[in-house]
Amino acid sequence: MAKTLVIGAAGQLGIELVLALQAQYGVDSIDVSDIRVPEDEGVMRSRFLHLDATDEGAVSKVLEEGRYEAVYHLAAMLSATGEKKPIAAWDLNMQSLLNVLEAAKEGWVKRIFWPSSIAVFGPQTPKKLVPQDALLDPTTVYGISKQAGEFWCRYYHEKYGVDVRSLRYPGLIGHRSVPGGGTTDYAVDIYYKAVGGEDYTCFLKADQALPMMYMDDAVRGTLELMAAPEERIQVRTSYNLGGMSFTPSEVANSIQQILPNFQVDYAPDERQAIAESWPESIDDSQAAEDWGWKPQVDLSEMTSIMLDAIGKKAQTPVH
Ligand code: AKB
Repeated sequence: MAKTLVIGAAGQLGIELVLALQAQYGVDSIDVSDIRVPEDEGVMRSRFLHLDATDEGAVSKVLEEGRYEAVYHLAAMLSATGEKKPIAAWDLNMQSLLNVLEAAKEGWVKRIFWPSSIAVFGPQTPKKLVPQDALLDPTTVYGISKQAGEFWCRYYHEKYGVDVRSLRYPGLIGHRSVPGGGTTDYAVDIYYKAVGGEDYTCFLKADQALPMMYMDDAVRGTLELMAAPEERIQVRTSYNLGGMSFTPSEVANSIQQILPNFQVDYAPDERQAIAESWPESIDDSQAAEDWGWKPQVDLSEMTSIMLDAIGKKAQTPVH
């Protein structure tokens, strides 16, 4: 049976991707791994392997034994936490990627997915509709690790024929899992506060526009990229991926359409400087052309899905 491994299955994206892969291929076709046990019961229906992705020997053992059709390597430290622990962020983000690429070079993995981010862009990059081949100018350790990782991916593809594919994700927003340590996390936190009947203090300025995406779009885009025929994949660093672009005050307004008493105030912290270095919107026409990418969910639809789903979760008794 062709099997898939998700590394970093306990994280925000990991949980969602595992559930989508299980739905598509069956729980027995997926192995999930992380350094901590995923809390999601659905994820844990698949076989769990405890794996420290920075441990070269452990990664090569798991991948040699598993002979996976696809590996989704998601383990990473995000932008805000990475600024607090720069060397640890670099070590985790780079070493784990190199471990997986080395295993693929040995022929133990057919196809790899590795996420990059809008954090590869920086102050010299155009702010609006950043083109695919824009100057990469990261200001955070997370962004530097994603930039370097993109070129490692291309190197392993060109030099060793490794089929590694990547997307530059915007901020991802979903209700099944919470993010940790990112600059775009406010756009998830705000919905939880709104549903909880609390006010929200936003750590970014009211008018700070950033590229964002609803999680189901991100998961669908990832699976579409991985299913695309090899000859369609022209970009071997990482594809720009656009969804929507909004500011904190726009998301607050969209929530107030449904919950008119919801209040937001603004107390920008060190994450504001990170957000300011990133672009506002993304030109993803290359992804559209090469493998048919098209986002589906806009801000108002996302707001109604988020409020509804978090509201239902809040009513579910924890057992
Ligand atoms: C972060 O805020 O660090 C991430 C990202 C944009 O990659 N969500």
